[in-house]
This record gives sequence, C-alpha cells and structure tokens, in this order.
Amino acid sequence: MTRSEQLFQEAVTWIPGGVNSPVRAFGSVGMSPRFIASAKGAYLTDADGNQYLDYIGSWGPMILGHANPLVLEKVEEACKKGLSFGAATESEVDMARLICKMVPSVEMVRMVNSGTEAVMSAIRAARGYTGRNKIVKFEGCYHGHSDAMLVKAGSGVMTAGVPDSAGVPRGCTEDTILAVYNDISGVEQLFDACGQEIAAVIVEPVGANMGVVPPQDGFLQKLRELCTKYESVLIFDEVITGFRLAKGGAQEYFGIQADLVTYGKIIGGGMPVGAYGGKRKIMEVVAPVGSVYQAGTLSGNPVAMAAGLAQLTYLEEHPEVYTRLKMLGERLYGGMKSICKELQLPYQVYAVGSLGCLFFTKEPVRNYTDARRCDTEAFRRYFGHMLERGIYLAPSQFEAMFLSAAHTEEDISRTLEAMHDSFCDR
Ligand code: KE4
Repeated sequence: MTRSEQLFQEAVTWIPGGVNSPVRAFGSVGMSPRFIASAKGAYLTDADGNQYLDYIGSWGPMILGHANPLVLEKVEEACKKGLSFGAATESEVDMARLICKMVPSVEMVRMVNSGTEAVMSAIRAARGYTGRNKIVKFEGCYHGHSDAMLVKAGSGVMTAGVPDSAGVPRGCTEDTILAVYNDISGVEQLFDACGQEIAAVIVEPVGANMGVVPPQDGFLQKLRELCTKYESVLIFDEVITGFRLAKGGAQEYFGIQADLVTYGKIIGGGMPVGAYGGKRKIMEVVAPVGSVYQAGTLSGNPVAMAAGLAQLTYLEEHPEVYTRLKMLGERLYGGMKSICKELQLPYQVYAVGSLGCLFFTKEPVRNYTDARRCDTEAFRRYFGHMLERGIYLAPSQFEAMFLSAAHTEEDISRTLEAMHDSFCDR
C-alpha cells in the first residue's frame, strides 16, 4: 500500500470522503487520491516521493508556479510580525489600491476569505443596491457553494452528478433563475418576462467549471447591454479568469466592463483570499458605509495579503508573464488539437489563454448540456494514462487545465508526448 493510500484510508475516518473539497477525492476517476507533500515551480511531489507535472496549480492560484521565492519571502516577513490582528492594516490598503489600479472598472473592493464568500457577498450587495431579489446564473457555471448558487452548478457538483445539493431549502433558490450559457435569446426572454425583478446576472466570463467553454461572440456584450437596459447588476465571476487572462482579467481580455467582479485564487498567491469589488455607488451599500452586512474575522489577513500582494505586484510589473502564458497555451492546446486530428480522435479541445480542456465528445460544447454528453469513462482512462506518465490533470472532465509561468516548452512537449502515447497504447 502506498503512503497516499494509507493516508487516504485514515483520512476517510476523520474527514467526509477523506478530503476537504470533494473534487480532490478522485471520485470520478475511480482512483485513490494522491496526497501531496510538496511543490515547486510546475511540479508536485506526493507522499511517496513521486513527481508530477501539475496542470491544476491549486485550481488556479499558482500562476507563477508553486513556492515562488518572491511570494515565500514576503510571507515569511509578514509571519514574523504576527499572523492576524483583527484590525486594519496597511497591507489591506495596498491590496485594494493595487486591484483598483490593475482593473480600472473596480473603484472599490472588499477582501474576504474565499471565492464562495466573494460571490455570496457580491450577490447580497447587488440585491441591496437594486432592492430586487432575482439572480440569473448559468447552468454549468460554478460560483462556490453558497445556497443560492447550488443550482445546476458546475465543477465538483457536476462531477458528483448532483445538479442541486441536499440541504438547500427551496426558499434559498426560488429567486435563482437558470439560463443556458451562450444562449442569449434565452436571457433576453428572461429579461422580457421579469427584467424589473432581476437584481443581477452572474456569469463566468469563460465557463471553466464544466470543462472550459468559451463565450460565443456577442454573448457577454449582450449580457452587458441587457443589464444596462434593465438596471440589473452584471457580475463577472472572475475567481478563475481574474488576473489570469490578462492583468485586468476577462474584463480587459474581452473589453467588457462588469458592474461587480469577484476574485479568489490568484489574488491570494496560494493563501485563502477572495474579494469582490466594482462601482463605488454599488460597493458603498456594504457595511459599515451602507446597510448590506458582510464581515469576516480573517478578511484581509496580513499574511494572506503578503502572499497575494507579492504575486499581484509581480504580475503588474511583469506583463511578459501574460505573453508567456499565451505562448504556452498556444503550444499546449494547439498541440492537443493536432494530436486529435492526427489520430482522428472524435474529441474537442477548447482553450482561452492559459486555460484549456479536452472534451471527450465529438459534438461542439457550448453549454452544460453539451458538456454532460462527454464520455467520462474515456476521460477516466485518459486521466489514468497521464497520471502514470507523471502528468497531473484535474481528476474530472468538468474542470480546466491551468498553465503557469513556471511551465516550460519541454514540459509542454512531454505532456503532448504523453497524451499521444495514452491514445496509442489503448
Ligand atoms: P472557492 O470558494 O473554492 O475559493 O471559490 C469558489 C469558486 C467561485 N467561482 C468560480 C468561477 C470558481 O471556479 C470557484 C472554485 N473553483 C473550483 C475549481 N473548479 C475550486 C476547486 C474545489 O472546489 O476544490
């Protein structure tokens, strides 16, 4: 029995499913999860000393690679001053100012502790600001696990095949309206029917929790127009795309301004951080200025701010990181498309910058229903082949591949070789 297997066997005694987040359990690939002992750059090392080329990057935060020396140095410095004060600190001002500098549409921002908390708070702010209740979300988009969002969510909820969650009272989701990603006429019909009641539309500007599903031309722009017309709040959930697709995230990448935006992952540099922000007139409804209550013991934690500031500052000062991510993405996902063509594989490769996904379906994937057609058994076999070759992919068809600036051209070549072999050694 490997050390990872031993640890998993014990973990299930003390932790539901042996993990602190469902997707880590490797449930949909039918394997015992690897317990990771350390990481550096683009590589993970598991409890048995096996090394893997990592395409999860902690689900997005590790855009500069694991254990980045600059980030570690700032975290160590901060730790020596104390871990948490429950009081205002200079680093929180620095973080807020930097986010507003990097994302011009964000005039004010509040730090929280996770993407879930950022989304939950942004929705409350939108409801408080508009005085309306209804929220439009898209099937297959995952916005964290707050009650109102656990309706046809993506990510681990899709993996588990549970479109809704137990324990969520009807009352919590009756104001959540479902729409189909990339189906703009459907959204127009929703607004025609109850636009005056819609507080907000929340959308992943790139669907990255049902695999990677790019927005079709005009989709995001039309959402922008509808929200403007009906005075609803357009919320971009950029927990994944924020500071990844560009310095200014998807808003910069697609040239569309949201009213509110949610962040997580990259802004924490690997530490538990989320944030929501946007137009000043909306954010000023948030306590203690306004009447929308939201709070957090460890919000803006100084050690977490040190990690996030180090990573964001590096991205702000080194735009060449985005050039590199673009090049690596083109090599990797372009190479994957070439392999599918060469081997006549009936699969789809979708990519946006450093995010990408191989869909095990011959049909185009434009939304949740399309994604669910994938052959998850074929994905399971592929995942196992790649893991055997030391390539660590997300253990689910309904997740993304994440590249980092620490990945090299050699890493990409090795990955493509492993992919080619995995389909040849059937
Ligand atoms: P967290 O609460 O997990 O920090 O963020 C929730 C969230 C919100 N919005 C988007 C677009 C997200 O992708 C996420 C979380 N992403 C998943 C990966 N698909 C986290 C991995 C996990 O659940 O373990």
